[in-house]
Amino acid sequence: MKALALTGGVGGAKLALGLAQILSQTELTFLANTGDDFDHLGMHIAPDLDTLVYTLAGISNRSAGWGREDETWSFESTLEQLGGETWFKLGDRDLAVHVHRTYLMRQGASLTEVTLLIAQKFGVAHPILPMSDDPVRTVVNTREGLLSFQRYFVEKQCKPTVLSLRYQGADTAELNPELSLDDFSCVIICPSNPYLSIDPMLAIGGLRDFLASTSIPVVAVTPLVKGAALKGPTAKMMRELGLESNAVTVAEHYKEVVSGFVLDQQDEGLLESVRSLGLEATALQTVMSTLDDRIALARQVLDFCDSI
Ligand code: FO1
Repeated sequence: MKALALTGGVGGAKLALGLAQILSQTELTFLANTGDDFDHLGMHIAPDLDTLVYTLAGISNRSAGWGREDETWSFESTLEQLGGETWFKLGDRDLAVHVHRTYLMRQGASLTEVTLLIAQKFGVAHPILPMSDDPVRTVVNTREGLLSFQRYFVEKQCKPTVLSLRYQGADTAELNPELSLDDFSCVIICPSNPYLSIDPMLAIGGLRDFLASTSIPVVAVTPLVKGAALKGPTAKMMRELGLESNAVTVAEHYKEVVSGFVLDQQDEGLLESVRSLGLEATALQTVMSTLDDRIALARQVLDFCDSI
């Protein structure tokens, strides 16, 4: 078994943790979204990479879903005093990661090298690969104009109406060269926002084509339950994009690149609709409140992969 898990931030990282409890570091590789990355206060911030590292290391802030647990905010409070930008909160422990990543990258290290080193220092053995070492940035076109992802998501709190999304740089970015797609026996798309966290990856040459043509099982797990996202703007964004915010719409969105789709058990009434798209489908408990939930879903998703 060698699984490749595509993941973004909070929602995807929950399943990532479940998978990491079941599969060893030689059986499971993560491909992580970097479309949320941005340069802030002179540092390279990589939220989905850090969320994944912190979650797998067991040191993430579980209530916020991002940043560190047992965090302190001396940097932020002094930055406030100085009149600096404090809309994007950087805790003191988290800050060290951004400073060190930026320092190493300025010394010539790639984002991949830095991510693997940081993960290792936090005791994370599973390989975490940024989708690309080239810059790809999610840009949100809204009624208020073009917004970088973090300005939309954090500063504007997802309030502006979304008209369209762009993944700047994806057309020229190279898929992570450390990723040898032929190594894998299955691919899992974790329950992250399809448009903000997974599409940036699928926009990078080679990945979409590989997934669309491979004979290995490719399974996506729904980020929506009863038409609502558990966290984040997925449902609101879908409505603004003129899409019906339900799991079938997500299955349709993925149908060219997946062979199976996992609905939540509360949406088992949608199984036939998903199957009519030509996909294998199953309904599981996708709401993960505890570590056991994460492990149980991971195991059932892997079994589903084996069955298709
Ligand atoms: N999300 C917020 O809503 N507010 C913040 O102040 C914030 C700070 C932050 C710092 C580091 C980091 O890795 C993530 C952070 N996030 C924050 C989450 C960030 O916006 C992510 O992109 C989301 O988790 C979506 O993936």
